[in-house]
Amino acid sequence: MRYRDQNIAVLGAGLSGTAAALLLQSEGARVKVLDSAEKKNLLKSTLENLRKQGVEVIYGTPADEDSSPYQMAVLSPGIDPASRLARNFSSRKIDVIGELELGWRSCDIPVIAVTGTNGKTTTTELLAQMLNVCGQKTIACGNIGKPLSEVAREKEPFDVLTVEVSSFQLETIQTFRPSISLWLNFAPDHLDRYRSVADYRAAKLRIFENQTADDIAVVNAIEKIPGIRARAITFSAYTDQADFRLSEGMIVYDGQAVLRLSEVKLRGLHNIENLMATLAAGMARGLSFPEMVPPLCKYEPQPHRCEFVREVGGVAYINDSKATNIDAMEKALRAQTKPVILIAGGKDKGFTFDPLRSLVKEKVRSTILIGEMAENIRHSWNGAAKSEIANSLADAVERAHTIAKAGEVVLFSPGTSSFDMFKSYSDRGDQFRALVQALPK
Ligand code: UMA
Repeated sequence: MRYRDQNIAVLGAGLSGTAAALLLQSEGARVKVLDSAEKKNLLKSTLENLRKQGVEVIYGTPADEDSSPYQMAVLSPGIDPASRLARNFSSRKIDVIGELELGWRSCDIPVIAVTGTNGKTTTTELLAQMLNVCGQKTIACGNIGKPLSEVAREKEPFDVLTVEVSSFQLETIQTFRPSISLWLNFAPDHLDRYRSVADYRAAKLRIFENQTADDIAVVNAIEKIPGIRARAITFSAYTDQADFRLSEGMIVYDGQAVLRLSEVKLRGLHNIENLMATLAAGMARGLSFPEMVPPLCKYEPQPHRCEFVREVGGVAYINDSKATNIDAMEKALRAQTKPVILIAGGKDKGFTFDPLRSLVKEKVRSTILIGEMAENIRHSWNGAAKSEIANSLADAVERAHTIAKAGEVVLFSPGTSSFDMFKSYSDRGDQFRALVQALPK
């Protein structure tokens, strides 16, 4: 029992905190979960689950001010290390690690870690599905939803773990060392948490920190990544200077045609890169291309990623709620071939929408803006397209339905997070889909 009789605090009573607390408890620790939120804002089911298992939960101001002695604290990814709750531990020189690090320490299964600003979830799902079909038992976990600590506690005999890792999780690692790391792409994001784009990038780059020459790094060839010790496999849909590249509608490796793009259901250059990275990781796991290609061809695109919802009066409605930053919004806009009515906006994450101004001018006839960022986006795109502000998503869909003409597309690609108005991007996308389904013919 690795943590027998140690007093350990877990910060945050969400998915990660719950998983961390139960893992620690199963390894003999005396665990207390601390959460800054008031009780009414915490999930009742989570509280009951933790208490049923004998884990003490403290919330609100008493959590922020807790002064009990601890050997260690485990931080949930959504909690900023600079927050009052976290500083109460770091300032007392208590060792603070992240939930990802905790899960890693209790796993003796090799890890494939997937990071990037966009495409992490798709690639993690693609890879896990492909590995399982090819006989390598794995599970998609981490930032995708099931915390690594939960997988560690369940002790299922996987061959390898396929872990989506966010910058928030990487920020608090110490020994986390994936045997295969994937760096899909990088674009500005999360500037409500980081002081600068460089800080965000530095957090993500920690994915390579503990890798050695025995490990593999699958990296986007466009990226200039300094000082990787792992052996690199590169990919790119934009340059020929890469191990995996694009040629005449095929993914090519070392001069050998690997996958014909017309045979897969995923669309867009960004998805081609996700496929290349998946093939590279599979290759690093010893799989052959003929084994890997059939499951990749079967993969169905997931909801909320440029998902076609319905056509109403010749207008196509597309749900791209997963677009939580402007890079993802740009990809969705570039993929459109018809005039766009764009519904966008959400939480203020500290970045401006100025860089998309000329693309909006080219692709968008009218914008309908929602959420905290509505005024800000209107200002950024002033004169590029007509714009109006809606007071809810329902209002936005109704306005789009009123103005869209046959042959146009209503694209819901928010370009930022959902947390100002919704529980999550999937809640936001589900609501959009339901509103569109309810439109009269
Ligand atoms: N809290 C405090 N003090 C604070 C801030 C928050 O006590 O200062 C508490 C909140 O009251 C809440 C708890 O912390 O009860 C929430 O912790 P959390 O935000 O870490 O949420 P989890 O439920 O543990 O979910 C996390 C990830 N969330 C974030 O990184 C924000 C989930 O990623 C992940 O699926 C889950 O762990 C399992 O690994 C979501 C996400 O939005 C999908 N990720 C970001 C993204 O993809 O862009 C990084």
